[in-house]
Amino acid sequence: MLVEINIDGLVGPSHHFGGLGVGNIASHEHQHQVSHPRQAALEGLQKAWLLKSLGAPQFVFLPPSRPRLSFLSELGFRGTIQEQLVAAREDAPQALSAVFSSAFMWLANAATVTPASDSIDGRLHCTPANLISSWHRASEAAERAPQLESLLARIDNKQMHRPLPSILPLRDEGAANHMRLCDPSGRMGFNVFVYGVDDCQAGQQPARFLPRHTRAASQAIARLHQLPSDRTFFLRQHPQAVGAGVFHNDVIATSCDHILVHHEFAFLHSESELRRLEFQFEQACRQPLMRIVISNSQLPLADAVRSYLFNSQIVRPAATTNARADSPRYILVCPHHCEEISAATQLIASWLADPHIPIDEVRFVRLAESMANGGGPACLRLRMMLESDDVLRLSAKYQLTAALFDRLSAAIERWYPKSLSIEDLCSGEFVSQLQRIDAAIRNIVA
Ligand code: SUG
Repeated sequence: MLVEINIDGLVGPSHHFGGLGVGNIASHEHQHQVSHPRQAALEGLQKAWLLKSLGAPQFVFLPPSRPRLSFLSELGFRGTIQEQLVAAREDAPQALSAVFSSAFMWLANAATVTPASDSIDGRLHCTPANLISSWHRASEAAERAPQLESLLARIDNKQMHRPLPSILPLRDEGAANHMRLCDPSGRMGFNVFVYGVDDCQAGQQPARFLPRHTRAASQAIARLHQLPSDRTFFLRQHPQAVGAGVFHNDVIATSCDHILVHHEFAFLHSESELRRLEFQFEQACRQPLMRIVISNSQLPLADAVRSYLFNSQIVRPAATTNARADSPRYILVCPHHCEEISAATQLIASWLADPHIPIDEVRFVRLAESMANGGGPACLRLRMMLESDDVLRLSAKYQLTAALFDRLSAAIERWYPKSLSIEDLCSGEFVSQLQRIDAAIRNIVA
């Protein structure tokens, strides 16, 4: 039996609203508003703890160190730290924001991971995402790769890959654009890759936003991970959705086990590929894929983006409360914005009332700070399907225990700034404060 584990990224103390998320409307709308790092980190940690309390194995990665001052010297800024920061604020605010970015918190973008049972060579494969579309995220691959290596160090049959080469035709945003469907045992896996554009934008209609993920990148990952073609699928994001602010597939579609939920405008010209998926799935798993298509009249695209309903986590609670393993039941962990948007509330109520949909309960989580930067519950986690024996081999230092939860919560309360403005980022004193926080947080897990 395979088990789904979640790894969440702890929010960093310099969490702010840089406005840098490409095609990400929430990020654009909140640009340079005052942020609340303490609240952001507590909200994220509490969400991870909720998942843990539902019985899902839960892990946490600490924030990479900030500020990343070398980025400024690479761009030609000179002088004291303070002088460089002030000059960057004036000449290149994107660079200033990138130096302090906490976007690593959205761990769904950290990598694509496929379990050993999916690949021809029988190994678990992991490719950190290069995230080269934006100013502030390309450094994350090098920062997260060692943590992923260390988490998985005791699993033998695995292959860690390097991020794809940093060229525009190979833009990769990781698991946010990857869905894995499977039978209840988890062993029969179908990998669905979702991309925005073939490789470059050349020859295609100019888009409102740069599509962040290419088909060429998805194909390279499928090849690297040795996924068989009859269980691998490539779907193109609908340009109308990208234009409406769907910068990742997990803003418009979600999946868990045999359940696939997507908006009618999630994919372009993909019906035949989806039929092939349904056919192959039923043949191999001896049960139908449960495909739930949400029409635009049920949930207009704009409401899908405002509510982040599709960014909910569909959680299969622990085996003890889920005895019938052949027909599992699920809990939906939704962003609290869904409670405020009636089309989303009505949809959730209709799922709970429908005897054919195995979702029994909904939990709303408050993630105001992450949502203001375009990140919901599912964005904050990277999930992996692992053999239950392998779950026990994961490095214990990343496991979210009650003790770690308490220690991290106390450190966040004590050290993280309550609020932060863009001007605060230009201060040498804030740089020293971040260094002290970094040391204190690292001390907890050492
Ligand atoms: O890449 N926001 C992130 C949100 C990522 C959400 N992840 C998933 N959908 N899986 C992004 O756009 C905003 C940061 C800023 O503007 O300061 C940002 O990077």
